[in-house]
Amino acid sequence: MRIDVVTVFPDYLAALDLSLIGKARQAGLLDLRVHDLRDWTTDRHRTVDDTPFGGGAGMVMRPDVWGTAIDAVSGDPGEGGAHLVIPTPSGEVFTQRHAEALSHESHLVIACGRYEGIDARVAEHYRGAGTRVSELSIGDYVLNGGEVAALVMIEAVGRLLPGVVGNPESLVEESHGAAGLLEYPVYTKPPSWREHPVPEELVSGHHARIARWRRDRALERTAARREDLIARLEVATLDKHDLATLARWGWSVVDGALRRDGAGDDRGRRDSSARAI
Ligand code: JET
Repeated sequence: MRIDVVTVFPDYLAALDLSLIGKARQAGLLDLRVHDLRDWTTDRHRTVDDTPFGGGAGMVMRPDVWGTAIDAVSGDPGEGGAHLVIPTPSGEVFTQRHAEALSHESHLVIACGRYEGIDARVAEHYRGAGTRVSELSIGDYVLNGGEVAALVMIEAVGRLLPGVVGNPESLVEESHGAAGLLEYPVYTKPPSWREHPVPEELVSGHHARIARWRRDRALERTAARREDLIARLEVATLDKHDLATLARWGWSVVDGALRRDGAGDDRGRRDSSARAI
């Protein structure tokens, strides 16, 4: 896969020389190129922004500079063309599903905005020209620019590329987790640390008991922290024991879907500050 990142702060992406992604680059699995947007300016001051039409605070990034830059790094549109990714707090929320879809692309161009954002005609123009354009948010908070969001997306996508993660088993286990639950807690040696023993189920050597314990902890964690994920679970994928565990957290099946019972009350809901989950 090739990824071109365009930014006014190319040094921000230096972290991509390190660790797993750095190794993937050295191994030739990932062709990652970071560009300075100012290389495509034409004025003496290398200007990339201007004041917003309609007024208001801050500056907006100029479409002409961005257009020249994106055209230069996107390659031949005849060869399928690059997929343009724009990190923005106004985008769809980036999830593992987006990471998987992007990992099947051959060329990504990531445009990192700053200030109040990039002139909206840039995304509009490339969409109109048949380029796939994804405006993606890494969460509901505001950053000073798209660089950190680009790092997040490159790491999430990069580790899915064939050969990048040493043990593909860890990806398989994760996609089980992608059954829509948070991961269960994990433990290693020593078996007791500062009076905290490892749960006895995990040292029992009894495979079915371990699997059941992990499933229950995943269900409980998800119920305590992510009601949105529980509400989206496919009821057909849950067994009797799962439903009993969820019932203790106030969830029951109504018309084939999971519902939290007791409108507004806290029945069955454990407080995470009162009990480890
Ligand atoms: C972000 C991403 O803050 C985030 O992204 C960076 C950012 C900051 C300011 C402007 C901006 O413009 C992008 C744009 O796109 C069309 O104009 C991007 C927060 N969560 N995820």
